[in-house]
Amino acid sequence: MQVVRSTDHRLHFPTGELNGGQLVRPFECPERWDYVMATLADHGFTDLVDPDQSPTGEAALDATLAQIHSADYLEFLTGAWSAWTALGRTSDMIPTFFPARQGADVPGRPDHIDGQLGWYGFTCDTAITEGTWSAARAAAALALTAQRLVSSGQSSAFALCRPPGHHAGGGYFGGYCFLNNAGVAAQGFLNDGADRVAIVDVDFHHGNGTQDIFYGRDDVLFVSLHGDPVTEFPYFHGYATETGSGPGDGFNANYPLAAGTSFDEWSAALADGLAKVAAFGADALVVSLGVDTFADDPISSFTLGSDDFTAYGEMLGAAGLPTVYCMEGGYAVEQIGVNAVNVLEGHLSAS
Ligand code: 7XA
Ligand code: ZN
Repeated sequence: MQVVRSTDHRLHFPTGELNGGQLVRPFECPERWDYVMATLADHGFTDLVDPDQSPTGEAALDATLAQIHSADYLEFLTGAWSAWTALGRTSDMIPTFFPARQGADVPGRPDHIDGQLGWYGFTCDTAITEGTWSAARAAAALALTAQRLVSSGQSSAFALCRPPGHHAGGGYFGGYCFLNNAGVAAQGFLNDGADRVAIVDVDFHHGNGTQDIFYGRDDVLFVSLHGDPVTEFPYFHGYATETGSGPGDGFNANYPLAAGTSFDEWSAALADGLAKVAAFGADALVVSLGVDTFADDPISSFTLGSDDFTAYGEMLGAAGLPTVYCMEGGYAVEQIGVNAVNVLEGHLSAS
């Protein structure tokens, strides 16, 4: 399996994250990438690929981003740091002001950057820094490059994305995410000729951004297994009653699971989700690979052990589909590598 990666992820590392009322060192930190890379090397994943950042590649990325994110949101991300520093500010950008209910009774996007931060951001855990836009673009480029490898004949590829992407919606950021990398890969498959693409999100947290992007569409099936939003981030989405809208009705499947969920319970939900993928007749699969389902993850509450990641990688590989893996969460930093690589090895052993 080829691995697409870039050191540009280091351009994004905010100094703080507001968590439980305290400004703490971000859980989503650059060392996560280092541990995954080291474990990949130890396990013989040595076929490393750079993202396509040629003018053609950048143009393809822009075109794909425009299909899944709104133009005004992309424009905001592009210019946010300049607007911030124009005010003489040098600290990280953290949203502080929010519409009481997103979009309700609000005449439109404010002009001031503080208002725009709350317009486009939905959390205070996700700061924008000078290098965030470049890092987020590079992560999205990884996903698109991985998809193109697979559309060109590789059976699978792994995009080691950082920052992650599955909380980034059509017009918003949060939960450490800015651009929806899995959405880029799915849209890329469609652009390269696939009729139907499935996204299976195995991160501990609901992929509310991915759901948002594809909610009204019937060409992308979104399946997400996650902590029940009654008690877990992102709280406001991820309920089983969210099944899609309009032409997308029936193409969104959420599996909210209780704190303490075991691998037996979790894998039963995955089997059910994969049966939906098979019934959908997907031509390609994108996996939002968060490994924060691990028992020792500091911000999650499932109980998977490292061997369980191999077992569910086998289930994903047995789907027999051209597959792109996009890295999402996972904050037990010293185990993130082995857990992610176990999934990839499981996949390869079964496909
Ligand atoms: O998959 N998403 C994540 O792993 C990010 C969750 C952010 C939770 C907020 C913690 N302060
Ligand atoms: Zn997560």
